[in-house]
Amino acid sequence: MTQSHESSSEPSLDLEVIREFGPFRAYANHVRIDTGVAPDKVVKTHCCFCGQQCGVQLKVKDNTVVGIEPWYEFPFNRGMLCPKGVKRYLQQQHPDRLLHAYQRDSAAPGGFRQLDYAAAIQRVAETIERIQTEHGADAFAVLSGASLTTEKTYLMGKFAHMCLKTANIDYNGRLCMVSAAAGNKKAFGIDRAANPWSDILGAEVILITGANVAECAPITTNYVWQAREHGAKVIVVDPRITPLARTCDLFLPIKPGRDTALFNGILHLMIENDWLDHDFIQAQTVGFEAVLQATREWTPAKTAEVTGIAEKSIRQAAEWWGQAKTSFLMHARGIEHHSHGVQNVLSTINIVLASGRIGRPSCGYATITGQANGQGGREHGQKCDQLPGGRDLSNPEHRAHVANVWGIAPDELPRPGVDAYEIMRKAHAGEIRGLLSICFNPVVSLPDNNFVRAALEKLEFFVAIDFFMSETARYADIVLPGSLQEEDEGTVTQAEGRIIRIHQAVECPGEAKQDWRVIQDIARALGRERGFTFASPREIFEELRVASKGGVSDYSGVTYENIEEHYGVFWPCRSAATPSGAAAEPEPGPRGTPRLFEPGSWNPIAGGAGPFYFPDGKARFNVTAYVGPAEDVDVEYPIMLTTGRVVSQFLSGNQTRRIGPLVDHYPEPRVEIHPRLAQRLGVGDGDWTTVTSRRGQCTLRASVVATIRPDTIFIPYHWGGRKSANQLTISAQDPISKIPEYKVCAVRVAPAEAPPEYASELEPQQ
Ligand SMILES: Nc1nc2c(c(=O)[nH]1)N[C@H]1C(S)=C(S)[C@@H](COP(=O)(O)OP(=O)(O)OC[C@H]3O[C@@H](n4cnc5c(=O)[nH]c(N)nc54)[C@H](O)[C@@H]3O)O[C@H]1N2
Ligand SMILES: Nc1nc2c(c(=O)[nH]1)N[C@H]1C(S)=C(S)[C@@H](COP(=O)(O)OP(=O)(O)OC[C@H]3O[C@@H](n4cnc5c(=O)[nH]c(N)nc54)[C@H](O)[C@@H]3O)O[C@H]1N2
Ligand code: SF4
Ligand SMILES: [Mo]
Repeated sequence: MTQSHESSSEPSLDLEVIREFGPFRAYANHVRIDTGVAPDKVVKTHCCFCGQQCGVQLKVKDNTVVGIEPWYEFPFNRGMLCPKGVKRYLQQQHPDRLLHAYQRDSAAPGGFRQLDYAAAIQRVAETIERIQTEHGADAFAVLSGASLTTEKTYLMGKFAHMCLKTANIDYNGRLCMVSAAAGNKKAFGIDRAANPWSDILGAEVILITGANVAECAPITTNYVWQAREHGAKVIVVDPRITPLARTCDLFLPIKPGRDTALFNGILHLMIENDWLDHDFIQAQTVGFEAVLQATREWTPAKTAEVTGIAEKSIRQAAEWWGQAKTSFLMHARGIEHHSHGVQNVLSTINIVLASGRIGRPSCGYATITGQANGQGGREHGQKCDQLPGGRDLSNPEHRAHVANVWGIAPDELPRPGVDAYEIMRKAHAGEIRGLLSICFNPVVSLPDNNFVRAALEKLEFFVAIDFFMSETARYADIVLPGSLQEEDEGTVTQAEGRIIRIHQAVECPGEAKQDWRVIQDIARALGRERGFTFASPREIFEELRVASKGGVSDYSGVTYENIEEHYGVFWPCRSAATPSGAAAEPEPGPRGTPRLFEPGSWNPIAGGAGPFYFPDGKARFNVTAYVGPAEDVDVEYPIMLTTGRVVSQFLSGNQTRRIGPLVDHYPEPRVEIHPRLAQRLGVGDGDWTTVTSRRGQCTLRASVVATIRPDTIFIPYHWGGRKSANQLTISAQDPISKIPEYKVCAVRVAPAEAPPEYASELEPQQ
């Protein structure tokens, strides 16, 4: 193991600390849940939580999920699951499951009274009609989600653009992968992990930055460890010694918000030492010269100064990366959740391109997708500027193609709308009067959520579709009961770009309906049912295949059957008859395209000019200027706050906070704080601590841990109300991707008294 050391400014983390923790045991295990009930059937499907989309078999008895069996044949996870996947079977039987529609009524217990489903749909349709007539189509907005199947996300885009004719639809992936998406499109012309995870196994060097792999992508840990067993060196960049970092070969304890500086510095050393693939740079890329000039200033000394990482460690990372024959670079939200998230992503891609190690076996690059359908959910038209197939709403040819499939004139399609946070700002300003939200819990998950609550209060009408009453649904006028993942079928696209099948295990209970039926019911009640008469998810998928054909995210060759046969199909996967009909175009085959950018590969943008998705077939280097976080520390707010996840909770927690064993595992958010900082502040482990930012404050217990930089604290964000970390976070956004800066803002920290008992956990702390 190589030691990382005191930084120029703050003493940082070293491996002695790592060793104190002893060996880390993976969070991925083979588990069988046998509740002693003989199942009626066992359904092969996938976990409903993260973007890994592990295969699992649900045991079903009397329309209830009663346990799980490993599904060993599914190649990605080979039967292994993390703690969330293991306990997920408990959500479907939960007593909180919404069985009816509800209407807000302050006189009713809990603030809501039950409403007949048909009457609720009628009221939603009438109100949409009224608001759009009085204030224009764009005054009604839609927020959607990337935990939905791809069929539903396609339907949501079509519903907003064709049925409601509103420009204003966006989705919760805006808070998630959009910096990676924008960076990938700029550099490669396509937004997808470049490789299947099997390419991790043969990599000599694995560089992971801003990803808590062991807790957030637990199955990926196994791929990294298998590579390590074959001699791979693992480098981790993070302000915290994450569980995987405990087992790495080199740990770089970066100050939050400084990744562009680090990767510019690494590229500087690669250039200085000529650790470059000149042939690849020459033949397959453009823009290297400008990047070469721009990285001159990023000397090891300057890089160390800005990043808080020891110069020696930076040199070591550059040497290992620079000299490797094969490698894999992975990142997640740690570098993306920034007001310069796209620059961070591009700076990592620059070192991949300079090494020429992409598009070959054991040479890879990927962002680790977050939400269940984080990949498929960002491809088919629920983003504010997008049409199906990864097409652009502002491109006349793209508009014409999709309008033709939908049987409307291109002019009937709205122009691009605004992002999810801007929808809130417009609601606050009174420009957006009505909102429909599905599969999104913005009151917990958006930054500066005191503002978000105020924005929702200002809406004339708000309808939420969920299966549990979320913190956000509590602001709704009407709540409609949608479907759990196990109550519906369809496809999702997981982290590798593999399209897989979700199988229905149980029927919806009570008056709850599959989400796509709820949406079509609203279209019908509006008298605008043309285009919304699908009888099944399969029918939606068949239309999606045609709509995506010839786009970057081409699904035209994918069928439910070939997904089944091959344990998933990787897009792009074209149909036999390619858009131009040219016979010479090589077909991607029935499994699609597992590895992108292979030499000689065809794609719809480049034709045969080269493997990257630009007309000349070449990848782009991008100059990445380092810009610091939107809010720097100062005397008043001297500590950096970063936020993220723990293994046993998921996102806004609306599902996992209801699953007993997961709550037991991590019952409440704690403030991770380094012993030295804790001592300076007079805070002991378990003590109440108030964290204050310019936007709000939050009193939680401290968790004094030696695994975090002494100038930074960490709070997991899976809780609402007074426990919500997003009372503190800043709504600064990346100018290109519009992702919020969840990963760094300035706070002060002080010891506190135990907070008073609140009447309700949902009350924000003021
Ligand atoms: N258990 C669990 N798993 C999940 C989820 C969940 O809620 N719970 N959510 C899923 C989703 S939607 C997502 S998006 C993914 C997220 O997966 P990750 O991105 O891996 O998780 P995060 O905890 O958000 O942040 C990752 C790491 O970034 C580090 N970090 C903070 N600031 C910086 C920085 O400036 N630079 C660098 N290099 N690192 C930094 C944090 O210390 C943290 O360890 O997880 C998915 N999987
Ligand atoms: N401070 C801070 N905030 C963050 C982050 C962070 O790192 N720090 N991470 C951000 C990231 S990466 C993400 S992805 C977002 C996630 O933020 P959200 O998307 O708001 O979180 P979810 O918990 O996924 O909310 C989904 C809601 O939809 C419901 N739901 C789930 N599946 C379905 C379905 O199939 N149908 C229907 N009808 N409803 C469904 C759930 O019950 C839940 O109420 O949070 C972001 N917020
Ligand atoms: S949460 Fe993710 S890693 Fe865990 S079982 Fe589900 S899909 Fe797999
Ligand atoms: Mo995410």
